Amino acid sequence: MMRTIKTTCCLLVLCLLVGCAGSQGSAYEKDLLVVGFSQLGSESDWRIANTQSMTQAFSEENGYELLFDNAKQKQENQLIAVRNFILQGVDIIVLAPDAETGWDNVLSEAKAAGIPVIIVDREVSVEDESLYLSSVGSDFLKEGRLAVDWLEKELARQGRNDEEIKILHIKGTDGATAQLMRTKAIEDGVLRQSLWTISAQLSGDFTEAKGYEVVRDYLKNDQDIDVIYSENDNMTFGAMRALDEAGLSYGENGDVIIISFDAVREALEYCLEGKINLCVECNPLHGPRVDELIRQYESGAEIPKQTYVEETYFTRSNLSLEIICNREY
Ligand code: GYE
Repeated sequence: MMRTIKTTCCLLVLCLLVGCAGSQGSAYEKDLLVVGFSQLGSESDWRIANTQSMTQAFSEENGYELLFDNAKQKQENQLIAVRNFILQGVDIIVLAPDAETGWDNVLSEAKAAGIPVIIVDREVSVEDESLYLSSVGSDFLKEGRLAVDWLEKELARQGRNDEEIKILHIKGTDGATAQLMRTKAIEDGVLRQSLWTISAQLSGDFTEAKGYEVVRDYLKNDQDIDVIYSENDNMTFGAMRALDEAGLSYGENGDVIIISFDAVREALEYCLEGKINLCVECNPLHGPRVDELIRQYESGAEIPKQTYVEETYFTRSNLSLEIICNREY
């Protein structure tokens, strides 16, 4: 009995203490919306720009308290982060998922706790779509098709329609929407074009280090490459280094045509120099978009289930220093 009273007293003191600490400007008192954002990693320039856009949008001045978690490209870390957000009772969860699958359970838990979830950048593939409120990101299949259409036209322009074309394909993180759809586009292209072959599909995990490593190792056995189709800029930078070391030329005046995705500033600089032939744009500035969706949701308005961002592509001919300087990422 004594013990119970003692415990109760301790708890009371603890609660008062926590209460006091919390009262120095808790999110509740400041009327802030608490957002838990599970970011999948920091693997690329694109991702850094995305994190910056998101953290800027979820500032206190904008009415948010942000709980941020970087999962370091491990889905199990994201599952832990989302469960922590649920435990902490955040108002809303924003998830930038690593891979598409494996989310059903944790999203059901969020739903059961009454916490809405917004998916950003890549998509989730779940049986029950009511497990998330809305999804905003890029149409990765469209990006890939843009690249393939450009390649068809470029080869025609070079008068190489009757040539066999060997494509080295560097894939992003397996199972990520950006990988699945960009891969689908080039595989579809190869099915359509009887003279195209994919010599190899290497996994570069969207990082420069891995992109370099896999291409360097590949070039030890095969240097007969017409095209490199690289699913993001950082892997492209790694591939370019490997090509340099092997003494292979690439770009507008070189032997290997380089196609890259994201169009971050450094890639555009290479494109203007003629070292990358095509940069397909992928826009990472999702912060304001997610902010807008949350505001609409809070006001009780209908919000779209899926939103795709408008994107374009760059070659040396439609690029200028001015475009690069005015670029936000
Ligand atoms: O292309 C790549 C990043 O999911 C769109 O992930 C994103 C991709 C982007 O690591 O650079």
